Amino acid sequence: MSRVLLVNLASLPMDGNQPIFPIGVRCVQDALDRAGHVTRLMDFVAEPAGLTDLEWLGDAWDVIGFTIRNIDPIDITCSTHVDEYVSFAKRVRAELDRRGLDPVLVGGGPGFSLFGDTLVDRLGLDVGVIGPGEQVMLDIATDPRSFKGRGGVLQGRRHCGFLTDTLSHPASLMAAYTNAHQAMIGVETRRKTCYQTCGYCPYAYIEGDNAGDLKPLDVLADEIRGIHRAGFRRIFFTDGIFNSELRFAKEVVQLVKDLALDGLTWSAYFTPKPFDDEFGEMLQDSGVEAVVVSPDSLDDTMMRNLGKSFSTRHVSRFLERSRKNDLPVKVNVVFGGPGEDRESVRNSARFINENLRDDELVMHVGYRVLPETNLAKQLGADDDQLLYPVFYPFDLDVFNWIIQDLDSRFITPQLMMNLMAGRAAARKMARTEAMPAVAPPGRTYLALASVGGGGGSGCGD
Ligand code: B12
Ligand code: SF4
Repeated sequence: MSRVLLVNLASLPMDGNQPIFPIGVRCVQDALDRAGHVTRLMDFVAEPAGLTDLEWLGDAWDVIGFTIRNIDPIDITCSTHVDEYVSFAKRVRAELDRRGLDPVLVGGGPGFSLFGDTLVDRLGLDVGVIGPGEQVMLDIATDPRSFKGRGGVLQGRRHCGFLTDTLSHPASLMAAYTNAHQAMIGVETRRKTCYQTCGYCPYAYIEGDNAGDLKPLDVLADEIRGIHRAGFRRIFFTDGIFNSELRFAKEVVQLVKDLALDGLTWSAYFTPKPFDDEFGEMLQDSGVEAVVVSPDSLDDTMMRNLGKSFSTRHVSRFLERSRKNDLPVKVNVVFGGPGEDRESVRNSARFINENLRDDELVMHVGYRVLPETNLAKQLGADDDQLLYPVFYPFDLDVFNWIIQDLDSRFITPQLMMNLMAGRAAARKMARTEAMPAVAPPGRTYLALASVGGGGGSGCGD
């Protein structure tokens, strides 16, 4: 039996951070608890006093695990959370040294997984875990000293408990988060990496060995009931793509309808294909808050460049079905991908103007390049170079083209602010070493380095 402290770094107060319920680290804690280890989760939303008084470190822990959910902040004016993680880890190290304690320090979480090796070094950890953390943390807790000073990262493995164990979160933690940010909580329905291969998306890498477990519906039902009892009314199914396996997605929607929990709404990332009439009809009156799809461009050539496995034809069919069933739709578009030019912006804008309602467009400019993606390979950038946001190089005229081409009903004050901030940030940016490899001659392309920005990566960014 080991004593394991888990620290939710995503709950640190940081510019551009809005802490959300820490389901990832709760999965890890649940697995450790069930195996008989003594655990504590330090979450600064639930226990803000822990930020100033590091007393909680003094409890003779064998292992301390740090979870990093996000590397990048939500808003465009901030650049990265990394510096704050580094400075917090230094405080922790100093406090442990002061007390003469030397537990095994472990890193994990989705943001961490993207930059595992780099973060193990920068945070001074003993070891990191990429992907699902339960099994490796159980290994570490079984024999902590054998992981001391190990360095580098370990690959997470399949966790069988996903199929049997109902996650029920501590009441105090739930209570702390039901008050925050409209209280939306994540729920996993599957452990199956997305089958698509979008050039900017790192999900397959960070989700690791998720061979395809579908959570049994009775286990899922118990989890959702518990969440509802605790006061949450909004859930987000965390799959990369909720309906990539349509049959199972239908079962989950039916489950939510059958549970008929008062006031419960839900959302998820969807794909326009597969999406049939029956699914469209089922979604109606299911409490779905937003059917979010991410074609990212609405120009077929660009969609191919981005690696999308569907075309504008499928988006049109999806919209027809959504209209028929009165579904609330959100369509994510990110301008500035590989090959974006005057013509492709015009085509996307035309599709948007002709097909979307005013509140249905979610728009960003610029693709944040993440490790292990095709975009990173194209830039020839290694992980260290990408830790602070680097955006795929694009023509700065994209900003003007968007304003020229989009109907004025989409050009809201908020959008203008975002575009202006993006353009101002872009002007400050220098050409990075890797840029000449992708910039056609005669055009000015810039990487938005060292600035946080709108561009998404992955359906679930
Ligand atoms: C669902 C999701 C969302 C939902 C979350 C809904 C909710 N209330 O939970 C929404 C849409 C709100 C969202 C928003 C954002 N997201 Co998001 N999101 C995801 C997604 C798809 C799944 C995350 C998830 O919950 N998985 C299920 C849980 C159970 O798994 P997990 O957290 O990974 O935990 C496992 C392991 O990581 C590990 N683990 C976790 N902690 C620890 C600790 C230790 C010690 C160890 C050893 C292991 C370990 O074990 C866990 C169990 O197996 C991921 C991408 C992905 N495929 O992972 C992006 C992702 C986490 N999001 C990301 C980003 C950037 C954001 C936003 C900042 C985007 C934006 N600009 O608005 C916001 C921030 C939200 C916030 N307030 O923090 C990035 C983070 C990396 C980065 N670039 O910084 C990711 C990785 C996507 C990407 N672009 O690559 N997101
Ligand atoms: S962006 Fe979405 S569809 Fe594309 S690979 Fe990532 S999760 Fe899959």
